[in-house]
Amino acid sequence: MTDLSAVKAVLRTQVIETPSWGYGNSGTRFKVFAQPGVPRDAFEKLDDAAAVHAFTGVAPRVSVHIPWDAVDDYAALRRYAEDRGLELGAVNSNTFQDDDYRIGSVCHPDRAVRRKALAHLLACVDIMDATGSRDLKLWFADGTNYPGQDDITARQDRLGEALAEVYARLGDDQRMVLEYKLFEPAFYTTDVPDWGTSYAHCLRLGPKARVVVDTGHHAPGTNIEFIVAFLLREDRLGAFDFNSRFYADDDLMAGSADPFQLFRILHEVAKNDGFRPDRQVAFMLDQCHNIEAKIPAVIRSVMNVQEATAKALLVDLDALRAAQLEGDVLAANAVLMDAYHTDVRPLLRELREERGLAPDPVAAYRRSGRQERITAERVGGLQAGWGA
Ligand code: PSV
Ligand code: MN
Repeated sequence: MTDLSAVKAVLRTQVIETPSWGYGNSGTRFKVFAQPGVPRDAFEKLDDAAAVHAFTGVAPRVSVHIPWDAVDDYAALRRYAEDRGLELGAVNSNTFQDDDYRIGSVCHPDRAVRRKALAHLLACVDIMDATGSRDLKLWFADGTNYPGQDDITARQDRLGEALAEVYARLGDDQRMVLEYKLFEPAFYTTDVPDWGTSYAHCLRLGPKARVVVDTGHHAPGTNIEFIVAFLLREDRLGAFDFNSRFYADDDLMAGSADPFQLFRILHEVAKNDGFRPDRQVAFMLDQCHNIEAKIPAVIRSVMNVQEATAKALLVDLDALRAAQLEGDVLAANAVLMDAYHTDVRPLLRELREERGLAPDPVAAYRRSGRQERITAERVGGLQAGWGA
């Protein structure tokens, strides 16, 4: 029997980090649809994140993206967050939106471009010093489009050099988390295309370097939970970027296309003690809400991660192990499916009420009138979105 009080204890301490860019305008390569009431700067994005936290109780941390959230005074941004019960989470670097980066950033053949990209990464660590962020999140759009375009090996060397310089700059309590992505924007080679490449670089760098698993960054059919189990075993799982996909890097609401996959991933986290705070796994969302209302979409995503977590924690691990050791394939599978099919919504409603929150956060947000208020207030100025 699973100990329900232990399940509740983990759910009470769970933190889901939301992305600042999830609150801003975004779109596909075809069109960015503007929405009324969208934040005009990094401070208003924090206001929206604070609303998500106020209604869910589990989202007190926000990832920022530089330069999209660039401000003059990062200590002031930190105070603004703290005044709203938030803390600033991962600092995401951006070496993909400058003309100089057309054929690469830290892997570019031209040393001057590589130095420019490196300077940005080091500046992001300066920002972490001011914001109190623990993690520098690195995702590189670097790669090539055509066979022969550049030397795959030389590009790995350049990448390794840049990463080593950034690693040397990290403070004792800071980490770098290196994200991989199969393809896009590069279509032939990508310089960090998979978890193995990220892991190999992290191993060379040292214990403060860990892998980020973005659930949208794999080939269709990839067994993501295997990757998660492996990285946890090696103590190199730094963070998740949760989002959902049907085809490629769709960045849809976590758990929407395949809630069973999210459950399977979180089962590996639960089984390998990945929810223990000392394992230091960051549970972040990395999503864009292009056609749906943004704040309720982030709330829904947070709830989806919570639901999958609750189900994963309900797996009767003793019964599972007994069935596995007996080689009882059907019984082992049934243990997992029993947990997956449990309706955990009453449990989560109870935990919210314990915190003094409304049991249905999306409905409560809609009733609150906040959306109408920000729509009326946020007029004038430029809406923040990609590149803003
Ligand atoms: C890249 O597709 C990515 O997943 C990285 O996490 C970035 O930080 C994020 O999207 C936003 O560009
Ligand atoms: Mn990501």
